[in-house]
Amino acid sequence: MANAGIVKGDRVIFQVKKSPEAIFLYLACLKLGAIAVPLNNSYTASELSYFLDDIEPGMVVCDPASPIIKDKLLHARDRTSLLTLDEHGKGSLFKNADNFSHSVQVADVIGGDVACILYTSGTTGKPKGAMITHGNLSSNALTLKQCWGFNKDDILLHALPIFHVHGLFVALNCALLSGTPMIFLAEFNVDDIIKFLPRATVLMGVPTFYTRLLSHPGLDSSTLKNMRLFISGSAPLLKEVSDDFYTKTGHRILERYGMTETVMIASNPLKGERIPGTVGQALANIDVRITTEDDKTLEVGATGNIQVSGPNVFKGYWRNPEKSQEEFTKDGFFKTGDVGFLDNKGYLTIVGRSKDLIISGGYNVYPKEIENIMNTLDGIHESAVIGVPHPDFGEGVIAVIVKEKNNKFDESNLKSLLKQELATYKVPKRIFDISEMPINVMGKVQKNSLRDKYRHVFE
Ligand code: MLC
Ligand code: AMP
Repeated sequence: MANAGIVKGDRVIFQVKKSPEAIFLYLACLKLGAIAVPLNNSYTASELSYFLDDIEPGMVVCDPASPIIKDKLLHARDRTSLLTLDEHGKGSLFKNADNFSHSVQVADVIGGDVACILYTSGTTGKPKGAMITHGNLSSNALTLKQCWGFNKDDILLHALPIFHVHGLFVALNCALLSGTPMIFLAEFNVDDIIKFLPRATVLMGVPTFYTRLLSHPGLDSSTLKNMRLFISGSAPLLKEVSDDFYTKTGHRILERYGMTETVMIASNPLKGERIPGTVGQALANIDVRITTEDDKTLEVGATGNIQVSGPNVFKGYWRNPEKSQEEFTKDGFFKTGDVGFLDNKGYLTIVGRSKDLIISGGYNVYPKEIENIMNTLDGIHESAVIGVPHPDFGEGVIAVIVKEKNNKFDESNLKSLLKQELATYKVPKRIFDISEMPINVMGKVQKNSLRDKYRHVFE
């Protein structure tokens, strides 16, 4: 990368499959002080075009099958180097590496310098790049290593994608900092997890990992003989899943809470009481408070907005100072958009979200982004996207539409159209056609009433 002229502050986009070489790429960015921008492998050409425009990368590394190459998305950006990396670690990125100097100087970075930008969508439907600093990463990794007792005798079973906080900053950084070997799986597949669990000591996953494991006949004591810790996060872990897992395995899953903008915020303890339904206590040096809409701190037990401050909190949104300012209080707390309460031991319970967000299998889906696209499609007058209970993904995305007069409704055709624009996990699993949207006195669609109506769709 240094040989390609990448210097401190340059952005390096990567949209690559999971491989050890992808980790080397991430680490090379950190070493050079370049800003790593990992992107979800399932993004479509139109999603990717937005990120390329917004980030103006100095380098793009992608899988040979990425739309960046197939659809020539970099055509007009002749100053950006384009390199490839496939799932076997092959491609132009490492092709001539032997001819290059191996002694690259570590860049002079300070804690406040941006290490990575991760995109999160938003209530407006436009993704925002969260600027995560070297200080955010190092403070969080050090805290988590300590909190979860990571050490070099552990073996981490890594089956998460490495383009999000969970797989990249929580799982990978913890392992790297602790010298912990990993069984590094290309993706989550429940049979592979069962196969490799006997060799592992720690598994990290989203709740879907645990519901799938619970229904696997191979989950028994011989599979778990070396396991010391199961960690869950990114989405709510149902108390009944936690209890069933405990009954079946004797392990109480450790649930923790975080988000892209804050990395990890709170965790149940390694030693001490893990309370299902809560996400535990604030991590060391992190302040969590519950507030009213006008940012006044509420007393223990009262439900309100969850706000966070500490060395884990990001620097702001890339090229979006207004949005950054909006999301912070006057005294510097970040507004998470989650709603919850603290108990008298400091355990946090999340009861909902003030943001219109669906979390499906650990992936965030912002209804507005899908509605914006659906509303432009021929024949659709109005649309509303909601999340309803889903046995595998926790929440499943569905859409409700009102079609234009005399138009025919074809659910599978609509889904195919959406697949061209949106990553597959965002595409509604079901689309329903109704004659009129339920609206309130302010003229706003009553999503609660739709959620009630369709809550049994996936049963
Ligand atoms: C895949 N699909 C999904 C989906 N994952 N649909 C909705 N939600 C999801 N999460 C689509 C597939 O494209 C496919 O569509 C169909 O659903 C069936 O897919 P599958 O084979 O059952 O899914 P699978 O490939 O097994 O993936 C499921 C999964 C994966 C749970 C393993 O989604 C996953 O790895 N999730 C983890 C996400 C994550 O890392 N989140 C952390 C964000 S960081 P079709 O149309 O092809 O049939 C964060 C902060 C924090 O939140 O606190 O950690
Ligand atoms: P993301 O923007 O992808 O980083 O997702 C962050 C969001 O995931 C948070 O704001 C929460 O709403 C949710 N989240 C993460 N961990 C948990 C958890 N353990 N329980 C409930 N929600 C969670």
